[in-house]
Amino acid sequence: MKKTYLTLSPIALVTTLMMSQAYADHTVLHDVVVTATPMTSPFLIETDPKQPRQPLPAHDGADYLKTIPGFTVMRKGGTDGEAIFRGMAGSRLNILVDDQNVVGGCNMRMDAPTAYIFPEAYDKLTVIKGPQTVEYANMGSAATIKFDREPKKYEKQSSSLFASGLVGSFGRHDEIVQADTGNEKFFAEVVGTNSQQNNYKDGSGNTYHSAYHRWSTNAAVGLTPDNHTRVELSASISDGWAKYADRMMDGRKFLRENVALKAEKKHISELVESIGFQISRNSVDHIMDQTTFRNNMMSFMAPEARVDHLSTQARLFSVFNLGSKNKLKLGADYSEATHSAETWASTGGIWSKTAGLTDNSKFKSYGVFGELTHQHNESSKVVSGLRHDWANADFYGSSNKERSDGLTSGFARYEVKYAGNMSSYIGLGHSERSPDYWEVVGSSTASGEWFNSTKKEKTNQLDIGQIYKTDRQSIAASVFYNKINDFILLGYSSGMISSVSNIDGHTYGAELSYSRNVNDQIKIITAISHVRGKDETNNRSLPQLPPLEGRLGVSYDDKKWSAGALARFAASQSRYVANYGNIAGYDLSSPTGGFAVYSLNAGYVVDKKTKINFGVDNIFDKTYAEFISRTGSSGGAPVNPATTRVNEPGRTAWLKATIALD
Ligand SMILES: [Cu+2]
Repeated sequence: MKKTYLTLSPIALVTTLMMSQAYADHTVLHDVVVTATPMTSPFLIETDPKQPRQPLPAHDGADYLKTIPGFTVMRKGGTDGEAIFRGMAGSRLNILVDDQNVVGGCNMRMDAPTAYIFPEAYDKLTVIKGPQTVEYANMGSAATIKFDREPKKYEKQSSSLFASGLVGSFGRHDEIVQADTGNEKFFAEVVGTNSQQNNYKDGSGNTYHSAYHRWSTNAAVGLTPDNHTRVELSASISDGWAKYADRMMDGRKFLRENVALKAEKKHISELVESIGFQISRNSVDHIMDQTTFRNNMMSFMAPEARVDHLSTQARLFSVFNLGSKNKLKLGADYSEATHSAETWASTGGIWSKTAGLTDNSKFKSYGVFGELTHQHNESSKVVSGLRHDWANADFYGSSNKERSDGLTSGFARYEVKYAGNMSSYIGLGHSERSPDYWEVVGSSTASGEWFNSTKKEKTNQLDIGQIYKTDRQSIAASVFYNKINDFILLGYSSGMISSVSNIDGHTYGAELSYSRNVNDQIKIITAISHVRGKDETNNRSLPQLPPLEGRLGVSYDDKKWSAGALARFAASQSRYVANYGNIAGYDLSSPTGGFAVYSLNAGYVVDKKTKINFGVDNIFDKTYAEFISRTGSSGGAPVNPATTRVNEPGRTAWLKATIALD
């Protein structure tokens, strides 16, 4: 019998208890643990990132997406996983925080954008499936994922506080405190997060080199001179470190600094509903090395590498009412991203730094967009959008290179609500993207061999969604077919990108869910997701497609006590294309078998403002790995097993306490 240890973090508990005594009588929050996020409307999902989730997510954005059917996460260690939606990853997902693109710095993808997102610091997580919005730069062909703070309105001087503390197996503890204050003219908000975990063990007791620590702070101040005007200045800093089970280096520094200014004026005239602008600057300073968290240095690579990514973005946006039936959003944006790296050289096996941070590439784009909503009648509307980007990139290598791409994207969808709680939509979208930094710069040699030869990728996607909802039950289906021309396919050799080619292909699949309230307390939820894809050029499967996945959950909630059980099933996957993939990773040369993982949770609402949830994930301590995974690499890491795939954590117990006060 293996034991599961639960260590209580004094900081988390003390913070939580102190606050629960100081403020006792207000309303809370949400009641149940999220296991399968339902669809909000036929084409989008909105969820509250402060709600507890099962399995326990790491303290980063990717793991929070895992509870949404259609998403999978590629594991590299304890954190910093790579989100994949319907088999699409990297720049095919547009990930935004408060409407800004977040990008990582590491050329080896230690830090997917979600590595810098601490979901609990936000109020809302939105996923728009498919190319069904043109409002944001770097359009996501597979999905647009937004983490937002909701602008709060203060009628009179008031303050509120939100705090949560979490403790779990493997020495996990998280603390989050969010406070805000304001009156009718002014507001200020501050959020701090902290999260730490030791190396985890899989179900067989193998310890993976996977510990991490992350902290973040975010502050915002603003003016609301009248009811329709809002000006906000915000800044955030986060840093941390992470050990990796899938490679020979660890991340010692992930410093992100962000500053943004946003202003918006609403209800200007009958014609102009709102107008606003936002400018922001993001910098990521990342250092990975072979020496801080492991011994036995590999002499074929430099002892450390430092990379910086600096991006600036600006956007103008406006909404016009054209008569009572038409609403037009118009906007323009600019984004610029500069990558730099230190260089090292080896002489007779001795490594030395030959240059400090030097720019290796710059990606720029100017975009304009328009999105028109035509309310056809009370129950149906047509939404369509068009966007054009002038994208330009410079490569600074042994000889400098430049490329320019005109990118035109657009979509149209018809949404209808029928009588009797049924709504559906059908949408067609086209999106274009030029190759990104990771595809054509991050792994290339100084000659930039793929920089000019890689063509832009074009996606045409048909999306259909339907929801039927009554008091007792809800059925949701979303189905897609995606034809991709010049899909950017990466080939890998010894874990490094060794080829970049354009192929034609397609994917199709569906996410289906059904939930039913058996009575006022008991609810059953089921969800399945599936995707298939074909590389038409090479007449084989597309790589990095997850297997069929299903969830079955049952929950009990009497508003005081709650309990839930979740079973997650994944089918076997024998369709793989060894050593091909995308910037996040590649298919390993073996299939995976199916697996089932069972988890339990329970909760207690202490009072209107305080609640406690606890759970045990993977109760049977199953040893398993996701099909989309990285290879376990023992190189130099003191504890890491060299497994085909990085196994998921074994039995994990956790306890989370949440307090909201206002
Ligand atoms: Cu790195």
